[in-house]
Amino acid sequence: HYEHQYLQLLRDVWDRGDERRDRTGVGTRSLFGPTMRFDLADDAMPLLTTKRVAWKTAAREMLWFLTGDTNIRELVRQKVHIWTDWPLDRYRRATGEAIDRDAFEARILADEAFARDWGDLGPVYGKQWVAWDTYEPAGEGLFRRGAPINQIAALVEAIRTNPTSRRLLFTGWNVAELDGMALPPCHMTYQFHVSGGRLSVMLWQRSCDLGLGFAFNAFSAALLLRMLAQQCDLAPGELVWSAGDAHVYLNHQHLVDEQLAREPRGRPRMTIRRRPESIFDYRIEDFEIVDYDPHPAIAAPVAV
Ligand code: DHF
Ligand code: TMP
Repeated sequence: HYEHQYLQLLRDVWDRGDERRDRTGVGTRSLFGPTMRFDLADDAMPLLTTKRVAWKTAAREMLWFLTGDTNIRELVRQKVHIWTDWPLDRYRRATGEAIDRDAFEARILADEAFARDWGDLGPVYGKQWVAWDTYEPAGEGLFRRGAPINQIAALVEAIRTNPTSRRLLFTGWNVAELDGMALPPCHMTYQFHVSGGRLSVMLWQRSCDLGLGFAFNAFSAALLLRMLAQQCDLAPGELVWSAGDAHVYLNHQHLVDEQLAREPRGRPRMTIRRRPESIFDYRIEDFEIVDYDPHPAIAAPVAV
């Protein structure tokens, strides 16, 4: 079963990983440089079955990236809460106010100016993917803004017109803008490859929370691949996932124990119900997952 690779990595990191302090103060065990491969032929999706994964939440996040939005307001409106903790943390530190998460989200929804001031994550994924800023010299050492670059539109065009290219990639790692981001991109670079009519993707993730982030990152990368393949009239190939620092947080022991005690079951598949006009026109209702019968969800705290 495709999921055994993941379970094996979870076990390796927990048993043999270097135990260390990390930025969040929670502590992790960590190994460097693992790779996994998932075959996406026949509509297969790399959805974990040893716990229920909120795949619609991951899909909504991916669609939000593709709009270029970086404010959590739209996510919260769609009841997606996975990015709330970072703006909330910033707000609490800046104001000293002991506001809880629900109250913070309610205010983000109710108050547009508040959302503008406190709901933005900075120039993260969406901004870099579809509107990477450019500058051109304007004389006397000055620069003016050039036209922003839509890496995703350029990628679709490149896959269609130059499928043997070795430059089919996009990245969120805009070095000059890292300082302004709530978190520098974790799933940072995606490279594509066309062979035998199949489109494959390699995701380079610099940092991976195996207990929480991984399930989302693997699903989302496969989802994006499926959308791109559909737009370019190609069949889905492989997802090659590779990480720099792959870690398990020390407060996720219960999750590791529980997931390793469970057997993967079934092969979930995804169908896309229609063919939208462009890569930017997909809607959540377009995605259908079948044969997904996972073990129950496992709650685990997220390290901020
Ligand atoms: N920080 C850390 N420490 N780990 C992460 O995985 C992470 N991911 C981020 C931002 N910062 C991060 C963005 N993606 C969850 C999933 C993905 C995600 C952030 C959070 C999460 O909490 N998942 C839970 C609940 C899902 C739900 O809301 O239904 C899970 O059990 O999968
Ligand atoms: P870092 O910036 O110090 O590496 O912390 C980011 C944490 O978030 C780290 O545990 C990796 C995790 N993460 C994922 O695993 N996947 C994601 O998509 C995101 C945004 C974060």
